[in-house]
Amino acid sequence: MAAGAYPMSYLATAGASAAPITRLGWGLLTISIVVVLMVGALLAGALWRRRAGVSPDPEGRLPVERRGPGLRWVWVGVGISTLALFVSTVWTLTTLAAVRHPPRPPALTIQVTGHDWWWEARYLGDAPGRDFTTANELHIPVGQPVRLELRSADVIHSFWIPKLGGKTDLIPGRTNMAWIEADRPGDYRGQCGEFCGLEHARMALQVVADPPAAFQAWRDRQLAAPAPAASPPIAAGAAVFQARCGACHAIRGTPAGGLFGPDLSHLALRRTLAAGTLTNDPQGLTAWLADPQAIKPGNEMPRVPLTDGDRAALVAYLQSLS
Ligand code: HEC
Ligand SMILES: [Cu+2]
Repeated sequence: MAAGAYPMSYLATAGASAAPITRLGWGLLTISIVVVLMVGALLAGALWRRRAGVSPDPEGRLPVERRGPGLRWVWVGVGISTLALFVSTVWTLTTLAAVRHPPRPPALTIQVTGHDWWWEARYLGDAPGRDFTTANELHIPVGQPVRLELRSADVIHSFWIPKLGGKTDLIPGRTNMAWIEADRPGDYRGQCGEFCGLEHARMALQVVADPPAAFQAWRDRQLAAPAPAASPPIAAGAAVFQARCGACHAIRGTPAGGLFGPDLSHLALRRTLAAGTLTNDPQGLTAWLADPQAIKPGNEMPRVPLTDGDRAALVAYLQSLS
């Protein structure tokens, strides 16, 4: 099954955190199909079998008879069901135990916080001072387990990357642990797995698995300060941003330090906007800034009144944040 055609399919998965669950899923499906076929065949056989001629007594009642192999079928059936259920239970419990902890020490830890309706991701540093925050797109190194600390800023959300493992809830006031591992480079789409309000359906998450060297380069890039404004529109956009957007959004290396909305440092490296809602290109940015409420109704970014010139300058500035 092509990963591109079915990005959310959990029937073919790609990593050690998902493999035991996928095997279990196919196994239980196979057992269920065999059981349905057996029950169907027995039922059909029973319907087609000719009944031995039993004659009712004078009052029309059929005699109760425990002759023949009838009762044995019941015992055999109970035996097979017990065995199938026992195998399923043991297999489920061993799978749960197998995916509880990563097989090797995790390469890094990401603190993921669910917000109505986007994902905040804080990468804990590989050295002091190397922490950073990003949003809606996680990069991970291929072939290495990554530890996730899952929290919520508001209501219950659920972290779910179908190709990389099962769901883990993000619950207000607690930290849940999970881990993911991708064994092939590529994009893995995720989605909030627990209804969390109006825009729950537009709360997607992208995981990009890079070869380790590319991941390291991405991480170093995230830590770099933004390039100085290369043209007058970019400089104008930066000024508008500080004045109109910096209270909600942070851009590392600038005075903008708002924590209410997604961190926009290196926004231009991200593929989508507003948790998978729009493509991150000049058209998408312009449409988002023109009216975020028309695109994702009810989301927590208000429509900020801007002149066309200011909006174009903001788009140029945001596009320069690579
Ligand atoms: C009141 C706080 C607030 C203000 C002011 C605000 N935003 Fe936002 N912004 C948000 C929130 C919250 C989101 C997340 C919306 C969602 O996806 O549900 C967001 C999302 C975004 C995104 C998409 C980010 C991503 O990771 O996909 C961009 C780009 C953006 N805002 C730019 C701006 C710009 C430019 C301004 C100034 C004109 C601005 N915002 C003003 C709160 C704000
Ligand atoms: Cu949700």
